[in-house]
Amino acid sequence: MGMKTLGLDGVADFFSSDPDVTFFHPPSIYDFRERTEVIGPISDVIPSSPVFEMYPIGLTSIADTLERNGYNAQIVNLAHEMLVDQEFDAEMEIAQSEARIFGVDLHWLPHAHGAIEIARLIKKHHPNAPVMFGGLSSTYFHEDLIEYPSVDYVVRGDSTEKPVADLVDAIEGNGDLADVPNLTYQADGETVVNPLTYLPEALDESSIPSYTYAVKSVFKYGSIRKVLPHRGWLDKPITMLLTSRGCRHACSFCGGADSYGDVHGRTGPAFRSPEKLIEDIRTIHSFSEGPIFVVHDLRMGGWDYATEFFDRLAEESIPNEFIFELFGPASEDYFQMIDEAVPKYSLELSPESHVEEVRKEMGKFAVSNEAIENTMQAALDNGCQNIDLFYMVGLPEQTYEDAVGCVEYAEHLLEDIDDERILPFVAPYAPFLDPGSPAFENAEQYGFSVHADSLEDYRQLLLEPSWKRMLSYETDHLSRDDIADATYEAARGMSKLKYEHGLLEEETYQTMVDRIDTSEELVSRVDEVYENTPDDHRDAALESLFEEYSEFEDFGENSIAGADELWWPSEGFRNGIALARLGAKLLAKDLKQRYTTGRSPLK
Ligand code: B12
Repeated sequence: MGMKTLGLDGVADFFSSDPDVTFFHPPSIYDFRERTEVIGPISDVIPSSPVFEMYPIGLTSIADTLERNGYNAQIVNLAHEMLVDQEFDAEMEIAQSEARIFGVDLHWLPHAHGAIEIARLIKKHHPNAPVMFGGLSSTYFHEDLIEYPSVDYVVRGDSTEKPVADLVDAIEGNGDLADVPNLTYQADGETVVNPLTYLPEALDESSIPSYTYAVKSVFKYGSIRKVLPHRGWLDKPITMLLTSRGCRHACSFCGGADSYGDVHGRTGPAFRSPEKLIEDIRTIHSFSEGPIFVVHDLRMGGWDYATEFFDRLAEESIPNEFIFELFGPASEDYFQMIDEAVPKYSLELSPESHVEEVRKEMGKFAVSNEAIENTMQAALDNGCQNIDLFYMVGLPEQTYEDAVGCVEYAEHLLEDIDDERILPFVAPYAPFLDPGSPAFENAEQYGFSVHADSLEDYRQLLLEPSWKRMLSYETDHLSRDDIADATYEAARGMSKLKYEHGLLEEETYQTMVDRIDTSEELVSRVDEVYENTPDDHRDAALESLFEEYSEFEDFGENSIAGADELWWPSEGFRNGIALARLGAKLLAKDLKQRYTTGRSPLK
């Protein structure tokens, strides 16, 4: 591509915020607004709704890298738009897009239905526009994906900032597809799989995630809704720090760890330096006083890595609350270090099971309950405001009694350790067993049976009318029915326990019990329809069944966790002025960068 000098039209080009590349984030199920489903508790312990409207944080760094290379790259969170605006026309948004190249994320497998439907619509309205896919699940299923007529490229791996920029250059005739790392595509009807060679050893090359891109894009592309991470974010602006891509732990049910090695070619985590993490925190604080979630246990980078992070953070006096994860027991001195570095902090602890044997089988918190309890006590004695404790139903070697037994154990914790700052939750491992996880790859060995194989199988599972029927797995001890029954029984018990210990308001508790009852009833009535209705009458029968429950809006979410239970009160979003000031500064910086590089967008 000849370097096009940036005369006046360059400036006009620059200010016309027409995207060259647009990344669409799909809902898990494309037409979720027209469908009648009870997908209830599958997302109750994360900020998103059951249509999983949160996009991969890496889209911000991919878009930022493209913008630094002179392209206009926009993120459009279609799932969020469709969720918050019943009238929002996703097809119209796609049809009216000015972009010439499109990206769709299939990072989380539960997006398998929406992602392909969005790609189809892109091809319908932009038949000559190339469509690229990417994300952890795209990488796992790249050979399935490339067979879909609406998919032209799959950029594989857990890091694709540079490969995507190389791909866009190549599409623009400034490079050869054969030289684009991590790329899967088709040539002469043959699938070509370029080697997965782009695998950065550290995450300091670009801003990962890029909050500066997100803020700038609000002004550049004139919409804050399109780039919001999930519903309600403006009221509850939680942000995250990504300390690493990859993981040192090999929990049997997690598509993290081993799959990074086997699927993404990553033998060890790539870390973002404490220095860069502090820069991210400064950027976040410039527009938000909301909580900052630090993804992964900082000690995965080693004690020195964690110490350097906290030493640097202590210099910053950032008022935001920090939320830290622990992947194993920790001692007093670790919490003392945290307590000295931040004004307030909370912990996310996911032992997943209170049964030591189950944890050993899982390869997570394979220590005694005493060790975990000592860790919690040490944290609470050193300034920890709150410990969210997560248990899960659907684990290897977990019996029904094990699954529901977490309530009784949680009662012991509230009575013997602390009943104000420990908040226990129990949720189903749903909807899918993570592809690439040890249990998925060695199902028999781990006592799992997986009911889906191809990407298309998962797309069909997502169209099942209840979350139970959507489950892609069963275990030797827990059938789908058991997983659903144990989830409802444990969730009912856990809510009652929290209510009795004053951790839940009367109204929230009552709402949760009503929703658990209705959700459970609806799930079993869906089964009755399948048992008693001939196939050709089923859809009509389901339609009228859901009619009966029309007041049961929102797919039955917030049944196992109250709407506000997993929220950290804060001053939240600083204010529009702070955002506008930051946005203007970033746009000016972008203009200067474009003028100096003389790079012009794709026109
Ligand atoms: C942090 C995290 C979250 C955060 C959100 C993070 C975010 N917004 O990105 C929260 C807690 C909200 C979350 C929620 C969920 N998560 Co999660 N999450 C993780 C975790 C711990 C780290 C992810 C990470 O390291 N990302 C960094 C890298 C890998 O991704 P990235 O930078 O965003 O994207 C890069 C590449 O993937 C690629 N890419 C991504 N998208 C695209 C798109 C295009 C077009 C291209 C070209 C490239 C591309 O390029 C990017 C940049 O280079 C992993 C476990 C692990 N260790 O990986 C689980 C994991 C990814 N989550 C998982 C699951 C199942 C979920 C949930 C569905 C769970 C549930 N039932 O609620 C929800 C879905 C939420 C939603 N989408 O609305 C599974 C996914 C398994 C699978 N293959 O489907 C994992 C592997 C493990 C697990 N069981 O938790 N998650």
